[in-house]
Amino acid sequence: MTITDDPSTTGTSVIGTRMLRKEDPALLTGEAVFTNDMKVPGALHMAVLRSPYAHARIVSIDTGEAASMAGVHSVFTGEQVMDLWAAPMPCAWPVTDDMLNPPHYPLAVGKAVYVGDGVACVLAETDAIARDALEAIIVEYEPLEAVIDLEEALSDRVVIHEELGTNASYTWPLVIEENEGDCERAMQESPHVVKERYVQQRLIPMAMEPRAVVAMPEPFGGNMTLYSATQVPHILKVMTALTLGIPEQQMRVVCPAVGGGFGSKLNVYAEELLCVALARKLGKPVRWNEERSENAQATCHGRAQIQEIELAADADGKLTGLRVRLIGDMGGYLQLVAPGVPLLGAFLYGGVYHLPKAFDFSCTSVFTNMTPTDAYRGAGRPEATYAIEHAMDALARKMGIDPLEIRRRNFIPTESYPYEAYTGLVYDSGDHDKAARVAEGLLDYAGLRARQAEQNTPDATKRLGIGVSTYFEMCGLAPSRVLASLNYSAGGWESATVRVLPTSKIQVVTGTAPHGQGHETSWSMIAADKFGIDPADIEVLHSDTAIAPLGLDTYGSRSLPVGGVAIGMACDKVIDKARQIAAHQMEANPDDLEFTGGVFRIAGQPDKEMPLAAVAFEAFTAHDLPDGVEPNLEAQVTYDPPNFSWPFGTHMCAVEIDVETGEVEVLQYVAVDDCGVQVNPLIVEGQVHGGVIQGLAQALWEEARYDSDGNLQSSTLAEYLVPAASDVPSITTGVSVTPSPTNPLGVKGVGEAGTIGAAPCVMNAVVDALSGLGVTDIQMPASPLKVWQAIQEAQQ
Ligand code: MCN
Repeated sequence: MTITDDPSTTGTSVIGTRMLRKEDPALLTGEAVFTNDMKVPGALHMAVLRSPYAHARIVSIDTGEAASMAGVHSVFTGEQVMDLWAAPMPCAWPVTDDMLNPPHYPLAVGKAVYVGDGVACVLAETDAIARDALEAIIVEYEPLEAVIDLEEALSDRVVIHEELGTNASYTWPLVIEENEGDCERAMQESPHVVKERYVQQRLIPMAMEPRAVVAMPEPFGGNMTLYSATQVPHILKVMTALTLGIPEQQMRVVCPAVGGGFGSKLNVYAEELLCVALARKLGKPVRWNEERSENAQATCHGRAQIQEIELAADADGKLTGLRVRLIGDMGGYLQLVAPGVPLLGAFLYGGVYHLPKAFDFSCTSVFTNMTPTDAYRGAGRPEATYAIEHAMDALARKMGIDPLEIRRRNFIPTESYPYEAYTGLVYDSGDHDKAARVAEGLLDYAGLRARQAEQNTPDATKRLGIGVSTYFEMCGLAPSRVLASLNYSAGGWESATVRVLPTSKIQVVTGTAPHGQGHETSWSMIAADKFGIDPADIEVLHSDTAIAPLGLDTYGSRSLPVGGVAIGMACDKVIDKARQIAAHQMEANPDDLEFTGGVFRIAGQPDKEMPLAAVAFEAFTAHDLPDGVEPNLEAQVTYDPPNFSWPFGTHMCAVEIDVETGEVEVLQYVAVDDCGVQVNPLIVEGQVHGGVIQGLAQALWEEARYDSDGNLQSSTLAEYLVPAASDVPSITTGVSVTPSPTNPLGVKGVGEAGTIGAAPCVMNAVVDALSGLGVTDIQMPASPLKVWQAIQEAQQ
């Protein structure tokens, strides 16, 4: 259900409409081709032997029996493929100059550092034969003590990568130089200080489609096409070329349909590199597909942080200082952008609040004997939001102020935008009171508080809890210069090419790489709006580096605020060129032409007109173009945004907790996510629904659990509790539209917003329900057992 208090989501005709997604018929009828659906005659199937130990020396590997099995083509150990790598696997975010990064190769050599670390691979005629042959490989391991606990890892009692001498990879502080000391002073002098410790449990992204790879060498000439279920074809192409020493122009990466990623497919994975390297070596196609349990172990995990947050406030509850100490769990190795994940959060600990520059942040990231972590929907920003929002509730409880009221007292006032935040970054626009008012109305906050006062008697068996969370998100990644200042190795621009074909149909070529976000629909809508034509007449080409050679892909809710904006700009460029051609044909001054509904007209002479189709054909035949104007209607734009995109919002929910069983039921959920102008409100709602459910799942159900030996105990969907539709409440989305002034479309990203708001909202409601019983906090996920135990402990 959507209720809007603001019908002005758009001023134009196509943008803002709830167009059904173009991509859905192929997905719903099974016509969409995923990587693993591809028929590749003669391909060798790869299977990877994974370490059963979290930390072990590899003493010897005997591949003889496996290699001799019928249908097996070849078997390789890590050592046997070392000569295929020009460089170790990439980490593109060396956050500090002295960050420690052990060499990481697609197959482990000498030592395995997590359960699932690849140690050998088999190539065979079928997937089943390859997997059977894995069992015939004999590996002698010398098991070592596994390091699972983050704080224990920091003690260096057991060092995982001995050559580094420590498990700490880097420490990254963020203190504003001229304000050094202000935070400590605020902690000493403020009348109210809360100090909290939160554990962001490890999560497994669990995209519906596990990873899959096909590497196809051309018979001669050395060209290679890598098909992969990835969300970053362009990054993958560059990194594969560099890691394998392949001339970049010989590498092409294609993503067929991709069934979700949630950040986990923003990586350069061992299996992609192995398939390409072995296909190249053998001159045959090599393919690999991941099984579900393998996905749980071998695809990057997310979150996995311990946060200590201290929040200081004056007598009115206004924030005076904030200190954060963070430990980030990198797992066994540093993956592509993993070191940067805690940094992204550093800029959001202040939430939507006016925080003086009394801020002190420091994060230390450590290696452990678990699956490597990396970006997962929100990447650092949900964790930061959780910490500030959960601590705000702790502060409100301590001071006896209503949680919504304490937030209101601290909101950055709307009139202060653009607003320079405590970190020096500038937030583009915001109206926090409005988002809160819409949410408050939809939830009936006051009514629920009254009901709560009646219901939560000391002997009540079902207790009502109300949760509030607000958030700012830094997305639309982003200005290349700012990324440079954070030591990120790439830029943040995006590319778009728009061409009008001779018959006036339009092609949009984008560097974004959708994997569930509906880009074909949204990008068609942006172009349709510009050209005044039917979105059905627009074709969107993407996810193939031969067709869309320039791009930086899809992550960080960047595709619309960077890629979509680039498309709008490229359309404008094409229209400018068309205007010149039309003016020449109509013997008019280009400045006198109006362009509406796909037709050029001379201002004041409505009978003189030239439709875009006629201009496109003139541009194609090139028989009579103005001097200096090139044939064809085509333009390319590479857009590097001047700022991040800063969506914000308020989420509220009501939960009921059964005191006897500890079960939490979410009764009502309201999400008001302000992402500026909405290109397609239907897609926005879908993004928010999916995001909220992922946040809710972190709060209540999901956790990658390891035993003390480093064995993943939740590697199947029976143990890792991804919610089904029947587990989640109906979500009410309310609308608030505060356009971004930094881009011409006025848009902000929305792909991660729901996830960011949801976990603190639900956990605030859980603690709110139980605080009357003396419960002060529960770590996520708030399982029935943990909730029940917290109630028992509080009552002792
Ligand atoms: N949109 C809009 N109006 C806005 C904002 C967004 O209409 N003001 C639309 C866009 O046009 C686009 C979609 O919403 O169709 C998402 O846009 P955007 O916020 O730019 O995010 P991205 O397309 O860059 O997607 C990345 C983001 C991230 S980081 C994760 S993680 C994530 C997510 O999107 N993973 C997803 N959403 C997902 N959705 C699906 N189905 N599967 C995933 O793996």
